[in-house]
Amino acid sequence: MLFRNKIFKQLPMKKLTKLIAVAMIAITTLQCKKSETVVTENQPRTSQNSSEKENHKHDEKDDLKYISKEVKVTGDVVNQLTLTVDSLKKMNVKELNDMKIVCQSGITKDDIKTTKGVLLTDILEKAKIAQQEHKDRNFYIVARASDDYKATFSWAELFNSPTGEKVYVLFEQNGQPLKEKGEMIVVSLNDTKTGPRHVKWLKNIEVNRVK
Ligand SMILES: Nc1nc2c(c(=O)[nH]1)N[C@H]1C(S)=C(S)[C@@H](COP(=O)(O)O)O[C@H]1N2
Ligand SMILES: [Mo]
Repeated sequence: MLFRNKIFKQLPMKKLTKLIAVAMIAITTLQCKKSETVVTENQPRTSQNSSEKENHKHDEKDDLKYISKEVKVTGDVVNQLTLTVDSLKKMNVKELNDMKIVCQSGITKDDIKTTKGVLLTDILEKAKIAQQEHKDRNFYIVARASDDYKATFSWAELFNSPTGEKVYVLFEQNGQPLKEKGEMIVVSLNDTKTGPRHVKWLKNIEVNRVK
């Protein structure tokens, strides 16, 4: 009692309130840190998580090395195509706004005001997938880059689901050619995370019938 009285006498009320506030903030912060640690510990460290961070980092010199000026459409198609930025510009070009590229990890890698591109389904209709009959529709389409990064689509995703309505081959961002990212990019804007099926330095679109 005597001790408490002593403290009260030495510390004016204002200072005491401040002291208590600081102590409470410190305790809350410590608790937040603690729960954060628990969350990370509980998250499984899949190979996907770690390799996404480590394997797909290139320095800027590499970026220039990977630029591809042509995209070949090959495989089970009636007409093999060689696409360039100029040939895409002659097709049905769509302008898109506010494109966010979100990595599997949840980090927003890019947020682009305007982009221009052509629907992948328009390109595949031009190439004509070699369907033998009505029920022959088990195909998978691989968008492959010059660093061998790739994204895969199924025929049904592209031609019979909302995904296909937003898969584009892009060639322009904010009025500028893609340069170090391109010259063409495939992106699937209806995906939950847009990063994984965002293929820079696009080089090939391969159509394969499921065996
Ligand atoms: N060709 C190619 N495209 C790629 C990658 C890559 O390594 N090579 N990385 C992907 C990943 S993991 C993400 S999250 C997005 C955005 O990555 P960025 O910030 O490297 O553009 O692009 C994707 N497209
Ligand atoms: Mo990513």
